[in-house]
Amino acid sequence: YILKENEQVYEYLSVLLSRLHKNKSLGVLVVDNARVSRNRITSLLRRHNFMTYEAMTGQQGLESLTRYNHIKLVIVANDLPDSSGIKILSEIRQRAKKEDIAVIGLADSGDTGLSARFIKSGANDYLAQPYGQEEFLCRIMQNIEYIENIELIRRAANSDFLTGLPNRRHFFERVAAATQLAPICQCLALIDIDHFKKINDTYGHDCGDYTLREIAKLVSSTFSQHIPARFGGEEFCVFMPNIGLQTAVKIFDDFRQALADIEFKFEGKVFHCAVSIGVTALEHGGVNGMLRKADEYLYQAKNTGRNRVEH
Ligand code: GH3
Ligand code: MG
Ligand code: MG
Ligand code: MG
Repeated sequence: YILKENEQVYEYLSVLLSRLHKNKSLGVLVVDNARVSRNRITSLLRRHNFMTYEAMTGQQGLESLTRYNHIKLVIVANDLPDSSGIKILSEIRQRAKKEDIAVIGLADSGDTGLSARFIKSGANDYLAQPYGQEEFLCRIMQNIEYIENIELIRRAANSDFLTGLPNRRHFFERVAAATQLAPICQCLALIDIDHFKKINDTYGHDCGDYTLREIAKLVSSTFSQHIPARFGGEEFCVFMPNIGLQTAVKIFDDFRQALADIEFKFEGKVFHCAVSIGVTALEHGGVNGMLRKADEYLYQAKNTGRNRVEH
C-alpha cells in the first residue's frame, strides 16, 4: 500500500515535525479496531516522538481522552465494534472544540461520502486509505501546527508580555471560574512596588524591567496555588479562593519581608526594593468590591510608611 516516497521531502517533513514536537508532551490517540492499520499509524507517530495511545473501541477511546488530558490529536476509524467513528467524533466535540483537540477521520479513498461526513461532524481533517507516509506526516503536522498556534495565541492573549504572569483580563476569567466553586472564603491583595519610579530614574528603564521580572517570579512562585496577575505597571494582584483573612495577611507579610530582604543585582548595581500591600476578605460587590477595598488599604499602607501590609 505504501506509495513511493520522495526521500528529501520526507526528511524535510521529519525535521519540521520533530522541531514542532520537541517537547514530547503531546499525546495522540488512535481509535481503530484493525490491528495492522493501528500499528502502522502508531509506529509512524512513535518514530517522531509522539506519546501514543491506542483504543480498539469507541468507549476505550473516550476513556483515554478523559484520563489523559495531554491528548491533543485523535485519529479515528469509522468501523468500530461498539460504535462508529462519526459517533465518537460527535461525542468528542461535545467535550472539546476543534482548536482544543484535533480529530482526523480515517476514510477509504473510494468512500468520499464518509470523508465529507467526518468534516461535517466536526473533524479537522480526514485521511483516505491507502495513504503514503508523506501524506500522513503532512496531515499530522498541519493539524498539530494548528493546535499549537492556537495555544500560542491563547497564551499571548492571557499573559503579560514583560513578566509572563497572567494579565488583568485573564485574572478576571480565572477569578470568575474560581468563585463559582468556592464562594465562601476568599481574599484579594493588591501589591504595589514602593518608589519604583526611583529605580527607573536612578538605574534606568532596563533595570526597572529587570526588577519587575524578578518580583513577578517571586509573585508567581509564592502564589502558585492561588491566582496571581500583573495588574498594571508596577502593581500585582493576587486572589485566594480558599483562604481566610488572618492566614492571608500572614502569607502576604512573609512575602513582603522576603522581598525586602532580596539584594537585587543588575549590571553591577546592587539595590533593595520593597512593596506595600492591601489585603481584604470577601466584600459585597464581589471581586470589584474587593478590589476597591484592597486599594483603600494599599493607599493606607503607602501613607503609613510603605513596606507594609494593611487590611
Ligand atoms: P509609590 O511608592 O507611591 O507607589 O511610588 P512609585 O514610584 O512606585 O509610583 P508611581 O505611580 O509614581 O510610578 C510608577 C512607575 O512605574 C512609573 C512608571 O514609569 C513605572 N513603570 C510602569 N510600568 C513599567 C514597566 O513596564 N517597566 C518599567 N521599567 N517601569 C514601569
Ligand atoms: Mg502603582
Ligand atoms: Mg503610584
Ligand atoms: Mg508604586
